[in-house]
Amino acid sequence: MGASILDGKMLAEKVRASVAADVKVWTGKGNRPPKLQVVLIGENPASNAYVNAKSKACEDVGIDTHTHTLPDTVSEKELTEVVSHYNNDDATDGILIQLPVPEHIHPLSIIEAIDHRKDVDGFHPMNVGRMSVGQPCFRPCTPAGIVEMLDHYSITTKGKHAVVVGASNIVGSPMGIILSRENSQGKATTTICHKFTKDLTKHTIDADILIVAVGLPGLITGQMVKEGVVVIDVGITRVADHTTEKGYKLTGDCDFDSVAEKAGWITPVPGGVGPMTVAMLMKNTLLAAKRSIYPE
Ligand code: BQF
Repeated sequence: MGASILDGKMLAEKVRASVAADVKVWTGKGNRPPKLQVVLIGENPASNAYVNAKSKACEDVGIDTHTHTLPDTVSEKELTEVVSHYNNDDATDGILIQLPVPEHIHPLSIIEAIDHRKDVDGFHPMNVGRMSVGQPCFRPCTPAGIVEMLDHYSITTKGKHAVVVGASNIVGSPMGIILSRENSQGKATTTICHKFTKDLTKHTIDADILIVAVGLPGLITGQMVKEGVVVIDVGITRVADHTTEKGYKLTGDCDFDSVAEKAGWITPVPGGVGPMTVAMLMKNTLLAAKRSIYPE
């Protein structure tokens, strides 16, 4: 009884080691190292932490990185000009705009300003569209990391009922697309639940694979899932905890103990999906440098 742990921290290290080896081969052939350009707006502590995690990951695998910081008063026009500059810069392979952006900036407008060939987050409509029709594209890092985890632990999706809770452009919606398409990572019957879903438990209780990406700690409890379910907890909320050095701890969307009692597999928070997201960003940045997705 009790779930086995899907160890994202361990698997992310494996993915990063493999990217590091590929980067060595790439530079060994006389190419310059891949370069990721991060654009960070304002001073959100969580965003700072995420950007630091990504910069450190780049250093680890031999990818060059630079962070362009802008004040949260930056206009959409100024931001677009910064993005244009990196679009036209041959030394930049990948461009990442750290989300969330300030209220007065439309995230989709600024994402659309990125050259889709440098969109290593996979959020540009060109990449979303190509993914939807099964063409080569940059896939968003979190869904790509989840697929990598399922694959590593030999958890198949074919014919399963996958239930995704949360319909964001970043996680839920692309996750639903990947799982429902007719490819090796899909073939699942997919249900997407969101804030307008009337009876959440009616759906979650039937899930063979349950992916939760909402940002509400404790949303999913043991009574809402069936025995043996594979649970992927994408939630990552800071809750005050004065027993820790930082004064907070990270918590997922699942009531871990009650869900783990019934689940077959479960991701921990932290150390589950989060590290995989960062590792897949490294993979996408190398693909961008190699022009693997969009050959000239
Ligand atoms: C871990 C993110 C919400 C909103 C914007 C490792 C990360 C997180 C957790 C990380 C995330 C979440 C990122 C752990 C990047 C994932 O050990 O559990 C790494 O850095 N993430 C982001 O850039 O923007 C977000 C979540």
